[in-house]
Amino acid sequence: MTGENLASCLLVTVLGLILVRLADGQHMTDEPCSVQILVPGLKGEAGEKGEKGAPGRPGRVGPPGDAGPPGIKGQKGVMGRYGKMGPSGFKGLKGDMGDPGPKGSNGDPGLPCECAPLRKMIGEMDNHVAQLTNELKFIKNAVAGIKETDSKVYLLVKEEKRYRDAESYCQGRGGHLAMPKDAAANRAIAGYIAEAGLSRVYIGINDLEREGHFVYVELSPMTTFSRWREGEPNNAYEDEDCVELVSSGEWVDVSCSLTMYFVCEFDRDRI
Ligand SMILES: [Ca+2]
Ligand SMILES: [Ca+2]
Repeated sequence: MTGENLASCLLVTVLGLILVRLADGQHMTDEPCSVQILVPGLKGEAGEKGEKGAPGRPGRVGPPGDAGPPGIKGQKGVMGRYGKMGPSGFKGLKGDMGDPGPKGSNGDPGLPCECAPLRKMIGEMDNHVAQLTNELKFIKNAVAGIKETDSKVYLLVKEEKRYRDAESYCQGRGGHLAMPKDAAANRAIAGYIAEAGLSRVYIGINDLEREGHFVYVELSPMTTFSRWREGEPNNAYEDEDCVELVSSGEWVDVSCSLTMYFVCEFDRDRI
């Protein structure tokens, strides 16, 4: 068969097939073609059911499912090992004082001695010390504050005493409480206490013997000189028989039981 025949044969075959389709399955032969055309027959009856086939391949992995309900909490585990020691802390506050300890045992007995003479000697030494202490205080006062005029030496004593004790103090050193008998002496004493920053001191004038009759503490009568503050002496509460001198130089009668600083006077020629 040549190529042309084959081509024409194929063409005829195809046309034949189309015709068969149109003629609903009739056989058709063609002379010049040796190719047998098989036309499918009518549909047979349904066969018997076959045996069960082998299982198919596993399907694709499905999407992840929802989270299930929470499970029951497990039991507490065993305690772990101790950690390393930390750094040392700040120093704490001082604690309270402890209870006193037990009383100690008695000491050995001392040697017997004749103590009475020693005690007496010690007592006498104490008296000397007290006397020397007083003298020393007096000297200190004298050195620290002494005022001189032509005829008198005045000493301001900065120890608060009642009138009679003050006069005793001055007498014990050979003098008296200061007795201003003229304006110059009064000015000197007033200036002295003003310099010391004081406002009042006892001076040696009183009416202890006879009310309203003032005398000097040495019992000499008052001269014509006086510097009573206006309204004084008034013997207030009928209890003012001693006299203070204030820094302005004026005199005021006051109670003798008051305690205050005072001024002693000494004669120059007797020192
Ligand atoms: Ca009086
Ligand atoms: Ca008075």
